[in-house]
Amino acid sequence: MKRVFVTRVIPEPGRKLLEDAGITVVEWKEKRKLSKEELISCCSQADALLCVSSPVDQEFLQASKHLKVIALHSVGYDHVDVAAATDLGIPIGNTPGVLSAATADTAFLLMLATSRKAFYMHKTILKGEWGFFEPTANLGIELRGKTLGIFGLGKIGLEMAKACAGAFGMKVIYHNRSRNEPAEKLINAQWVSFDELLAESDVLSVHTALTTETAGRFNTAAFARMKPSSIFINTARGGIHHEGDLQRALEEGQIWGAGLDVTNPEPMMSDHPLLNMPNVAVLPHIGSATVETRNAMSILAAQNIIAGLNGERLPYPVNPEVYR
Ligand code: 8YV
Repeated sequence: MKRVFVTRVIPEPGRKLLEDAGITVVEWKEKRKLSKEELISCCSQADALLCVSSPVDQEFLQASKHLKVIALHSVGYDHVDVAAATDLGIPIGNTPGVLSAATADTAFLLMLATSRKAFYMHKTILKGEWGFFEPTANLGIELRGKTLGIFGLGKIGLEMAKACAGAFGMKVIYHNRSRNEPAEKLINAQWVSFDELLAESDVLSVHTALTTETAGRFNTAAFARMKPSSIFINTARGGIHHEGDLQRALEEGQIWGAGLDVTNPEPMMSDHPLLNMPNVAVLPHIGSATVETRNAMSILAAQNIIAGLNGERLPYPVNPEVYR
């Protein structure tokens, strides 16, 4: 029987699909990250790896060249050395599409929560500070008719843009390396340069992958070019913004607020100054965390494993060049 090692407990539908295909599923059940040595050792007896979050680097791949397939339980693959896997002939699969709506919902939630200081206001109640009413206190800003700037208009960015246009009539501008013409037609989105995106966005929401090109892109120089009334949202990867620069930009009023589902590093320290700022909302990387989405992700990951173990092309390959 073929065997897949799974680095965390995954939702039942994915596990069942694997078991129904006659694959032995071995899950890492401890609530701590595996070390690289443990991952190599656990994979030594496996034919495939279903990977939730563990780094898949060159050293691991070299030690695990026998693997027929590696399926990620994520759409992002910045934790994977894809080129090294391709060199070794190992197909890598991810879970595109199924988490777009849930992740965009999280961006929308953070936008609204930030604009009304909701997380901070909740904390004032817990601290017994809900007292004297002041017409000039606790004021947020409205979103109707404002401009949404999307950095990385792909599937997730498009869902966020549709929600913002539908709910608040927001105008949508975006910056991508190349234009997304179907999205332009669908929601009347307008391509702008990176500088224009910074200068014109009232809400700037990040939906791009973490790459060498996007790492640290939102730094002091970028925040300084944004509107003092603007809100920065990141539900993609913490490495795309510079956290110290973000904190300073908020303290100095270069931007108005920030909503983060991703931080750098993760988890964020519980005493991080950003957590006590009124105009900041932080969530612990729950973008795709709905029952429906996580079930769907587990199914796509299982489909990638099954295809890979059958010697077939993965339905959702990250490195299709491996088949050349
Ligand atoms: C995952 C994500 O929950 O898919 C991604 O890229 O960031 C999240 O959906 C996370 O990567 C853990 O697998």
